[in-house]
Amino acid sequence: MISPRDFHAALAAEGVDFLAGVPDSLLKDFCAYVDAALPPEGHVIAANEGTAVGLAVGHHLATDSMPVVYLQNSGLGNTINPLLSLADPEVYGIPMIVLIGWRGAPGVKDEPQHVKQGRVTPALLDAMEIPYRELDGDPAAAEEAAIWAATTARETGAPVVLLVHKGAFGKAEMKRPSREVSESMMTREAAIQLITGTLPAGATIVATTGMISRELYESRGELGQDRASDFLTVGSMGHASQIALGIARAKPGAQVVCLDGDGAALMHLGGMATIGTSETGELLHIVLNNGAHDSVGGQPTVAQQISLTGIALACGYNRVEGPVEAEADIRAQVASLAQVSGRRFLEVRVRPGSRADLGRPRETPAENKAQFIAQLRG
Ligand SMILES: Cc1ncc(C[n+]2csc(CCOP(=O)(O)OP(=O)(O)O)c2C)c(N)n1
Repeated sequence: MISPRDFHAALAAEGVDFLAGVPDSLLKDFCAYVDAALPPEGHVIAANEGTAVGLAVGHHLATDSMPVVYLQNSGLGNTINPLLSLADPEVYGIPMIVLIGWRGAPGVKDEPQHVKQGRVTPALLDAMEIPYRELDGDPAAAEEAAIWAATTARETGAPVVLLVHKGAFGKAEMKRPSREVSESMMTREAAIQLITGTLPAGATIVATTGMISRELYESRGELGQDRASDFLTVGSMGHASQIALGIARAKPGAQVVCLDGDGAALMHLGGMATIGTSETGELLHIVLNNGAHDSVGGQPTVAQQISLTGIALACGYNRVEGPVEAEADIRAQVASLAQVSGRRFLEVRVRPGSRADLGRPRETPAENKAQFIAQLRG
């Protein structure tokens, strides 16, 4: 296995002094190492993968050094525009190394949302005319690949990709100390149970990518509740709130609730402006803010350093509440917001972390969709 420390040292030897990216489960130990080891000027956890490319371009323009962008292949789509219309050698020609966690690589069993994305990842890179090499767990090959990537990026003045297989990185020897959480904070799963139990029966719920959808699914099973009014946004991080708005606008009688994550809300923050300025739609947008990308390893987000409620207010939501964290406050706010009409926002602060035996939906996305639309259109 590749040691995150050694791989970072190999990159640093090639002149890499800045990394930006969105965390990924396959890169989690590399991300943990970088986040703990680098000074703040050397590393940014970006809002989305495309903005990470922008940061890398800016860093290169200012310093001439080689930046690294890291991401999960789910986020490749977010990078395509700035890779092709900004960093590409036919535009500004910016050298950079793009480290991509390869979920759904052919032959590796993975969740439905990763299968096609994984299969077409090399073809997408080929179509973008971006050279790439694969990293399995071989440390010597990884060091050589780092040298190849930096040399090729420098020579061509263009982005070069390293595609990282599952299990390639070993454990990080260094981790940022975990944040303190207050006593009254609930786990995300308990907060989800409280919220679903407080909402009027039959409310349409659109849950975001990662553990929020998985915990909603599990909670329904444990509480013996029907799952037909839940849409689980298994992929497509950052789009749940817009799916919810699309439903709410098209179904004026429906009470629609989005269970969003802070990382997801930040990833496409512009969606909040669209919700806040929408003139129709009964939508309650709830962000479960744990200040982390919990689903892929718990790397921090900036969501507890900014005011999500301030943003919602400024975007024009009809009513904004929170942050709340105590059980009684969450229950009271959800009950009260469910009675109000228009576009509403609630920030709920929860603890990072999940239980180790958290399951995954047993139905396919197609089955989830069929049940959901039967209930919604019924
Ligand atoms: C475009 C895209 N980038 C990255 C990922 C990988 N990913 C899945 S869930 C997740 C973290 C989500 O964080 P947040 O919304 O805060 O929810 P939490 O996991 O903390 O509950 C990430 C980065 C993805 N699925 N799609």
